[in-house]
Amino acid sequence: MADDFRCGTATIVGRPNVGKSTLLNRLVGQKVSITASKPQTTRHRIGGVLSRGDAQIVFVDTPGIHRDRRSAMSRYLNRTARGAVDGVDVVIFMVEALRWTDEDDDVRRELREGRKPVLLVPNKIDRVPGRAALLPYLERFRGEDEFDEIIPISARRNESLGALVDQVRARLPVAPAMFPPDALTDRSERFLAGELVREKLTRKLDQELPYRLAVEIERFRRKKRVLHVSAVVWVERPSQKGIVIGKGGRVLKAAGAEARANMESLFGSRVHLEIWVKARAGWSNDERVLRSLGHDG
Ligand SMILES: Nc1nc2c(ncn2[C@@H]2O[C@H](COP(=O)(O)OP(=O)(O)OP(=O)(O)O)[C@@H](O)[C@H]2O)c(=O)[nH]1
Ligand SMILES: [Mg+2]
Repeated sequence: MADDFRCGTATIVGRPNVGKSTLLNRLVGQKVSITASKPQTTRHRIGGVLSRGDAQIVFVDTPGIHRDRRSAMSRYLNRTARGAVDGVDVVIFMVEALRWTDEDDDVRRELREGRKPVLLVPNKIDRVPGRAALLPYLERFRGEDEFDEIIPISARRNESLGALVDQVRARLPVAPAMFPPDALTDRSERFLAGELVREKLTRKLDQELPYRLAVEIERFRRKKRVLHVSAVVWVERPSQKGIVIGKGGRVLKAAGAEARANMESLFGSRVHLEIWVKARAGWSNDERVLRSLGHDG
């Protein structure tokens, strides 16, 4: 092991949908955090572990920080994201290249109050027509010292991620690794299984429904090399059950098949997956329920 081996934590924050979870997965090399084209996909703090010869970095994915504070869900997401900045070594502040919104301003203001190193990371540069188009956008940050570095990347195309990792590493303490070198995440397989089911449904369902469902893993047991997983999809009203199940069970069947395939590759074993859909009025407006659904166990 190198003499100056470093180990520490970097939290990824930003408004919803900028690509935080996509970045985490790219850095770790596996899908440990779910992603979707809709905002507010991530609900819980998820650590992904990157191990290399000279460092081990725990990157922490967080829910998108946003302005809507009316629902218990929104408040829970914002609180989870803000709490994940405490006690870390570096903050990765992700925005979308060429865009700057009021919600980006909110995050920027909050980070200014902390004393952590902040790396500003404009993502999705694959959408920018040529590097020159990025220059006027970056110009606005010139001469300001609130950002330690500005590193434009494309998480999807794996562009400049090495440079980002180097910049994070440079700000970590010399310390031994916290996780075994083959660890991918600080979350349990059981938690990841529930998230994978939620990802497939989030991607298949329209409008409000993804925000009205939660997944609970009731059984997670290995028997003779097969992993048996039973999941309950909670919705709020009986009428939503039919939509989640789909005509002739089509939606649920497809979501289940995709989730199972992801689980088999992530857990490295055969998986038998059962999914039930149940209604429980008002679960998404109950912070206690939200918290309990985000905990491993
Ligand atoms: N073109 C492009 N799209 C990207 C890139 N990174 C992420 N995306 C897309 O942006 C969308 C949102 O990605 P996520 O990773 O789920 O975003 P997030 O910031 O985690 O979102 P929340 O969890 O809702 O806060 C998805 O459709 C991604 O495929 C990128 O580098 N380029
Ligand atoms: Mg996310």
